[in-house]
Amino acid sequence: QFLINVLNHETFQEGKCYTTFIEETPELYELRKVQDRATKILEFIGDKIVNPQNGEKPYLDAHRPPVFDQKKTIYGARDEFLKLGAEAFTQKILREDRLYVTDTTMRDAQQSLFATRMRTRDIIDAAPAANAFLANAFSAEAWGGATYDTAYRFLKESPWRRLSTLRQLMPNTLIQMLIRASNAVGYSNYPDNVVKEFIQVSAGRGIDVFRIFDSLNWMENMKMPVEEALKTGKIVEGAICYTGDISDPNETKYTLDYYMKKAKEIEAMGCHILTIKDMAGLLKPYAAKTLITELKKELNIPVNLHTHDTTGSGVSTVLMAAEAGVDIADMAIESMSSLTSQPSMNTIVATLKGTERDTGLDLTELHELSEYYARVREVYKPFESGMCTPNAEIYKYEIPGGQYSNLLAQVKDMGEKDRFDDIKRLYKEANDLLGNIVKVTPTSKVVGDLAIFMFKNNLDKDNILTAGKDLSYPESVVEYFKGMIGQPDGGFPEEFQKIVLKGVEPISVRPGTLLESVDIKQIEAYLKGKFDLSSFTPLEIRQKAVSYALYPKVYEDYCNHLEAYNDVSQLQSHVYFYGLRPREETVVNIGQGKTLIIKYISKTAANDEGKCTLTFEVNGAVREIVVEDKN
Ligand code: 3PY
Ligand code: ZN
Repeated sequence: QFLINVLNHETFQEGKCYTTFIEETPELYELRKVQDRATKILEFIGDKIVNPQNGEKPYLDAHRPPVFDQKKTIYGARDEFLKLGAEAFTQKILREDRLYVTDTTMRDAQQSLFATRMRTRDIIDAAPAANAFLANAFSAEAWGGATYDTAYRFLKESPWRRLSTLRQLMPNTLIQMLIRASNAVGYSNYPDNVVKEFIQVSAGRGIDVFRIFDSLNWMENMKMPVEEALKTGKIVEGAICYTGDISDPNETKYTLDYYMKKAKEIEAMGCHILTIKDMAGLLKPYAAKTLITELKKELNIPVNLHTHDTTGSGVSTVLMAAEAGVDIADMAIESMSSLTSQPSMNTIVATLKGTERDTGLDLTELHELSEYYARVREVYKPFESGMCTPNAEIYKYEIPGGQYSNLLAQVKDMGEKDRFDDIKRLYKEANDLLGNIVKVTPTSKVVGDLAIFMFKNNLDKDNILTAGKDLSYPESVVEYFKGMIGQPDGGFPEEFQKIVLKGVEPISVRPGTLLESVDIKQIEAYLKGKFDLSSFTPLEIRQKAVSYALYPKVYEDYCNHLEAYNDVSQLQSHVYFYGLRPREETVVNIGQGKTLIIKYISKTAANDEGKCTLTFEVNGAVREIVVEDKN
């Protein structure tokens, strides 16, 4: 190709080139770089065509971003926050009648409905309209939770780029993230300095609201991240995970008193907002009324309700909470709501229209956004959980929405689909064996891992202390009993703890006090030595080091993928997941103003070495590439 560039160059063709022609003609190299980038992209698309992973490509409606009035002046919650600061702004919310809305569509809704696969492209196409339509809302939850590792792992894109792009496109909207206290956006406790760096860089890159929870509601684990987030000057929400049922007269652990005590501790930590985080949809409407009424009596900070619609009562729960005076509630745009996701924003907004708690949001605008997400959602069909009705048995099993589908998939992979009822029963038993704990990432994984382990080893709550005495338990269960996730209320069940730990001494202090600091500067130096980072700012390099500190392997795999296939985040989502059909065309921006129009023509059958030759047209010129048929 380089030779062709030389031969085609007009200087060469006019016979005017001297021996220094190649050195003095940098565009020859530029052209080569473009060709290299094009080849990498073709190889990526070719692999999706030859080795499909997501089933048959669906026929999709044309991708059209939501329409909105681009000339309208917007004054949103972020403008008010920037004017007043975190404390005065959140205290102002407390005095208002309006029910403030947090739109979870960009984070929790897609996490809970289709395994966090929504790509940045689809999110940012909604962002300018969302920024306009959410002017009267509180925030858009758009980052954190599982979006962070999934972006690197499955989407091969940078979560940080998503954040900074959203920051630019949503200047008037508060961007909110979910952080799992000392587990940050991971599945185990990190050293304090990693969590602190992560919070600081996230604030620097665009987060306005930090929602912080601990997976055991252990306040000791919340303090450090809350303090660090407060230092950034951003809004800090402290969340308590809702478990059990305060309306059950037999409930002895997760009672109203339990929540009131934790809520006061969160207020005393200096959080600007308290969130009740009901990740499995267990908070029944009348229980919500009781809980919110009591919280509103006792607290001087706004109360926010986060629930899921898994059990089918989401809208009613939010309405009861609104009646009881909740200040902010989480909802998802209609086409991305319900079931394992949040209750429908459109329904709640319509219901409260004209009442004292009117949200100030416009139904026609929300409908436009909903239609957009409905079109986008079609691409993600293979990742949907398959749940199509509410499921009130979740009240009994307390399995969080996202985990329910995960567990089902695991059981199917084991070839035991018909035994799912047994697994659910064991999930409940495992929860009791672990001490009747809060179940949310990562403690929900501990319970799920133990349930599967019990299933595979023919164990149940009655025989595990004898038949399971000499077995080695899953790593997550061992770490839990060691105290490496934190301390559960009521302590660890000692007899089972001894069986699992086999002589290892558990800790009783905060794990972060024992974990050795990670040298972020050293990671920066390592990454600079390994990858070309010369075009990045110091904050961007720090952010890369934080990614490596959180997920070393996942992050390096992502960097290697970037080198092998170029930046695939620029591909349209249907091309990213399914490749192209014969004669189908796609347009890809490969950076620095260069655009490729790629048309897939045909492919040969695999040869003796298992390789196919694929023919494309790229900007009108025929290109062939060879792809291994891995089937
Ligand atoms: C997460 O940790 O990602 C959650 O959404 C917990 O509910
Ligand atoms: Zn949630």
